[in-house]
Amino acid sequence: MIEKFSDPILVSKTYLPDKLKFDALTEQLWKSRWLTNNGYFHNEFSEKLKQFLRVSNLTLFTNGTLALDIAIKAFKLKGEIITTPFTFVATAHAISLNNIKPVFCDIELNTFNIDPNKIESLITENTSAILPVHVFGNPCAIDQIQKIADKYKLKVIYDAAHAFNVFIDGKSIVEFGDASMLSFHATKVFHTIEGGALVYPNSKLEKKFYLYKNFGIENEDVISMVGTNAKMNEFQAIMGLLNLEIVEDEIMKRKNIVDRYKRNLDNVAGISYIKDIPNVKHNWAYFPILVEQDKFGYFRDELYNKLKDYNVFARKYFYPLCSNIEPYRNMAKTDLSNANYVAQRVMTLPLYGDLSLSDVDKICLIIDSIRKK
Ligand code: T4K
Repeated sequence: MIEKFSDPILVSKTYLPDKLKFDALTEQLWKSRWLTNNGYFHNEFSEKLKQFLRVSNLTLFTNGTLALDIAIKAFKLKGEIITTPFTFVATAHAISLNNIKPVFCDIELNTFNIDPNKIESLITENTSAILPVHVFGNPCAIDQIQKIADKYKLKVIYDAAHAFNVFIDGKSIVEFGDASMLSFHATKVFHTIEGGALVYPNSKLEKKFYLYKNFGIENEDVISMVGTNAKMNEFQAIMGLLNLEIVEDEIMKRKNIVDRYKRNLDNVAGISYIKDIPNVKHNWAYFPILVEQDKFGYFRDELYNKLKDYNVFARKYFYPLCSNIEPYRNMAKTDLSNANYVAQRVMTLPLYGDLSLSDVDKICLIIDSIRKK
């Protein structure tokens, strides 16, 4: 008989920097009274983040969704954008809110990312871009995707919300495509409370992105275009600066936790997970598993509910699929059988640096005890 956890174990738990350090930096805001609009800390954070990620061009935003929205606007995309249905709704919504039709493409079973072999058949004369997601921080098939984009002259914007500090063959994953969006939401492996960034190879985009996030204001006299308000404020930037100092420690803790999950779950029939990719430096942002009812004895939802009885609150990232939710349900459907397969079986287990290895062991014991033997 395994006892339930006395306190709820949630899928994620935000880490925070040393409070005294945060107080010391925010104290300066009480003196300067400069809280937003390209402040001192915003600019310092932007520079430090570029160095950390080893990228040349980066613009900060108030959140990842608005960053993606602005990338879509800045590239003047229209018509249709090919994307994955296996993602957080923000991806599809950012497309749709720009009056563009998201065309959902099926995913690969080994990465849960958009299947590059299924993209070409979805391209029409209305297609303006491909918007893949590095789901759970696992890199998409970047070379294949770029080849297709070059052939049909399409833009590639990556939703890299999960892919902070992921490198492939030593190169940051956010250096591919025409732009990549990072999310710094409180639940992410790196966070600024809310926040986001665009990383892009073409330095000329910097001014455009700046104008889009600042009402199109060039200076007091010149407002050269229509823009919105998507600026990162000084509290967010301070949080970012301090979290940059501790994020690598957080990532290493997560790696140990994921290793422990894998060691414990390797022999539990009916539970599988995505394998690490050898040339990739991972960030262990999430730990998704698939639950196969024929071997485990229960469906994913049954395990999900039984875990709650033990005070373990996993999440069904990403269920329902974007293609099955109300706003997109009636769109012409392509074959999304892999995406549907994964969405019916996937469950993301609790993962955050403060999660103790003994708690991981207990979660795994609970899962094994639930399995029908
Ligand atoms: N593209 C992708 C692929 C994304 O995953 C996301 C965001 C975006 C785009 C959009 O980026 P942003 O505009 O958000 O920057 C959460 C996050 O709110 C969302 O940012 C994230 N993806 C998504 C995958 O997860 P929910 O609705 O699941 O969050 P919530 O409030 O249920 O929190 C989950 C757990 O996290 C809680 O059980 C406890 C913990 N938590 C939560 C909050 C808010 C904390 O420990 N501290 C907190 O402050 O969406």
